[in-house]
Amino acid sequence: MKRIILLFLLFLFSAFIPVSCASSPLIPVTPSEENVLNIFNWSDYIAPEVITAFEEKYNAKINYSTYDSNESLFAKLRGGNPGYDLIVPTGDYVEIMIKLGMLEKLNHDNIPNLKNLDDKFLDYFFDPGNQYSAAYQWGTAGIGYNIKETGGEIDSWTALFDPKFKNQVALVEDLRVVLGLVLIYLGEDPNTTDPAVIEKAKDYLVRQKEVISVFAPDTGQTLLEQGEVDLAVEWSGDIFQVMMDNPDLRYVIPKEGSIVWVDTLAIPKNAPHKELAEKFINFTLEPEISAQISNYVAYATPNKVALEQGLITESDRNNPAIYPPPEVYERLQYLHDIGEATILYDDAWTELKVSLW
Ligand code: N2P
Repeated sequence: MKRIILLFLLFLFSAFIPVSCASSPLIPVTPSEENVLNIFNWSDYIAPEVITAFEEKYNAKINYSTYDSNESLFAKLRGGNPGYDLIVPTGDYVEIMIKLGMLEKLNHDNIPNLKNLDDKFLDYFFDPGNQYSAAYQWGTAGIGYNIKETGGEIDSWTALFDPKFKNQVALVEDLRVVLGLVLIYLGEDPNTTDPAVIEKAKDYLVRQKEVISVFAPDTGQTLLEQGEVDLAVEWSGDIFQVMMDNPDLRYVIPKEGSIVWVDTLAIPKNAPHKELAEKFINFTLEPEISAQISNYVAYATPNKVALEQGLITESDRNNPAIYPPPEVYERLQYLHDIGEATILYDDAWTELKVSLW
């Protein structure tokens, strides 16, 4: 009953969240359009030239639409695939979608470029044998900030909870990541299934709620760039993209550690153009194309050959916040599917939002 009341309150509350949903609608295609590929990707997550280069090479038409979180992607597909051929779930969501039978098995004969991936990204924990997914980009969650407003460098999650930033913090609209980083900050496991520990993280955030300005669905970087907030918990590359135009912006992986993730290319069940989707996966795994994407979006490439051939810009390759050195990497943690405990995180998130109402 408590859960139903919370969900109802959240439904009312969400109407007042001041940031609109970034996902855009899929343009429907008829099954007769054979050389059409319906891609559903995160916003700001591809070099546009890659789309046109694929269309030219394969005489294909790409319908490209975007979403703002794994949760939005999951919600779109849970009731059945409305016609997408290719999606970009993060590792923990690949685990979930495999378990629920929501992904097609990849035909590796059509994806010989899988061999270009670094060994680390082959046979990863979320998809043993790469049966359903191929790594696309990887990165971290951290703090983007405006150094003019903070008055100095930041190196700790503590900054987020400083009362001087009252109403100045955007939190990425990703409940596992935000609760996960609070758990890391509190010295706990971000994959805990212990209700008391999850409650502790939620209570901590509720006590610090004065600083929260908004939950930003993949848009924290824009709010930061526009001066709407001083700090944004965001995905690494999204912050680097806006840093290119504003020298006052910074990105840090806090010293306590953070969440690291791998996003993948996968084919949802009943995709109308599976083979063309596999060709696209293979295309993005070509070293030049993979580098073109990473150099544009400022995330890290999992493509070993692209790195070895020096195709990644020098500045990105040497940036420790994009390719963290071992001493930073060892403090990063992956999120895993935590099964039935998911509902505990959902409830904690709902309670946090209701507390802000
Ligand atoms: C792209 C964000 C992708 C990173 N805007 C989240 N896994």
